Amino acid sequence: MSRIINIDPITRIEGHLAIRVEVRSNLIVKAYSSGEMFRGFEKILKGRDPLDAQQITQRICGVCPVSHGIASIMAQEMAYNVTPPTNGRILRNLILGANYLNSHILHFYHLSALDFVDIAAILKYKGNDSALKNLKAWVKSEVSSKSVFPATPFLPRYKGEYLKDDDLNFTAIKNYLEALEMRATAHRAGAIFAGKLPHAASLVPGGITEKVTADKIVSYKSLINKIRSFIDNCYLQDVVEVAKAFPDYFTLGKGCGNFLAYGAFYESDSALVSDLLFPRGTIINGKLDNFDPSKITEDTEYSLYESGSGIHPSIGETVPSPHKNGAYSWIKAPRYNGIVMEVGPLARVMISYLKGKDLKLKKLIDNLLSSLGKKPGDLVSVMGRHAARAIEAKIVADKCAEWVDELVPGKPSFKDFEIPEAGAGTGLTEAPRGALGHWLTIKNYKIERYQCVVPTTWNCSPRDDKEIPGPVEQALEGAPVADEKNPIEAARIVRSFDPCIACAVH
Ligand code: NFE
Ligand code: MG
Repeated sequence: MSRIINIDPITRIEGHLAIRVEVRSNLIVKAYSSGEMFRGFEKILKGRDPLDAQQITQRICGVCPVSHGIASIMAQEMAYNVTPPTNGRILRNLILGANYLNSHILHFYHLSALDFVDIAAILKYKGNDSALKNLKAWVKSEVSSKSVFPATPFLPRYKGEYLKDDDLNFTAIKNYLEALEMRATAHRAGAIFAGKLPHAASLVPGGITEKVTADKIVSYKSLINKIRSFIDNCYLQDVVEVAKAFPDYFTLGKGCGNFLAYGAFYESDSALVSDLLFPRGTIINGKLDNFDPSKITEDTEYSLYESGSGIHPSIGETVPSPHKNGAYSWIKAPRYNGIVMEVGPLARVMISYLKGKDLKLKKLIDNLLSSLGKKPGDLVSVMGRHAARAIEAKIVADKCAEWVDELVPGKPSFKDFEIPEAGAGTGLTEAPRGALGHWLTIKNYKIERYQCVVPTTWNCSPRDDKEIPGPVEQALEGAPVADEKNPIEAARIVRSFDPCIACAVH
């Protein structure tokens, strides 16, 4: 007999996601991922001045606003026929890079690590570190209080196996606290050129409004160097320790096994996709191939929108249908050539690795795999997603420290443009969580149509019109649930994708 387990909401992610799984003999046989709210940004944008788009779409999310801003200005740049000058291009990399660092550190330490690290071990701490002593005192007083949710966000948590080595737990908990400071540091670095963060003021079509000066270069570099040292000395090592302690998670949560990346971080002004730090491409059935934007479509059979099958986002519509029969999610179902695709750090790292373009990335991956006794194929897993994110954080942080030296003080960072009466454009980039696209049509100088297809829309999509489950749903199917009251395996699998439902339902 099978039983239904509802995890609603999944905590420690961004936004409102419900996961429903059908379990038989302690194995998940079916999984359903539901985005639980409608937001309507695509409708809000209709009829507005196109220049509002990069500001409004950034409000889709407080975690990856920079990517939405960049997708939006890229779509506009295609419509206005303008490209940023060298400083503008580099500044975008520096702002986006800082956002990646904030987001990846947030995901590992503050959202996912508590699935593995034993936070309760802090009660056994006897050392002299003042941050850990303070935390111990706070957790102790919370646990003995009458509060309904004592020691939130650490407790309550699912019962299960956590890291057993107390010293490793203490180190990870200390780094959890340090990671809060690192996220603020990443925001400070990005804000030097973004005007402010999380929602950047300086992102405009044609470049960046912030001017380049020598003191800004020095400030940015010194902040990025602090984060680089945290990644080298803490983040990468904590991921390796967790990976060593939970080797089963190199076999769990494989998912669809197909990967898609639009590519991001232009390293030259030519706007050639061959000059992207993270290359553009697909992996389908293990085979690397080029990416063709015309193959992106969205299905809505199981989504709470008026039906449409295989619609390209350039002609897409968003018409909510909250009582639609059989539909179970506010997330649409994006597909590539009709195929389910995973996006995100793992997709970028796999495509980069197979393309063999970035030798440093290849070396980092090979070293990590050999230290764990794993093969490249093992990366397609829960632990592989965490490892890919950490390695990517290192690559991006090191690159930011190089790119900032390529800025030329006094040179322009912005090129002027005119908005045409009518036009269209597509902005394709990579948000921290994966491939992000904005499609824009302008008529009478106003936005006629605006469609976003967002990383978590790909990863947390419901079934498509052919009833094929989305990537997270596929990753859950076949996974064990040892204790139905504590489905920690399912939570670990879902969190490895770093879902953001605020983005997914936009
Ligand atoms: Ni709200 Fe986002 C990222 C985008 S995910 S976090 O990264 O775009 O869907
Ligand atoms: Mg959309």
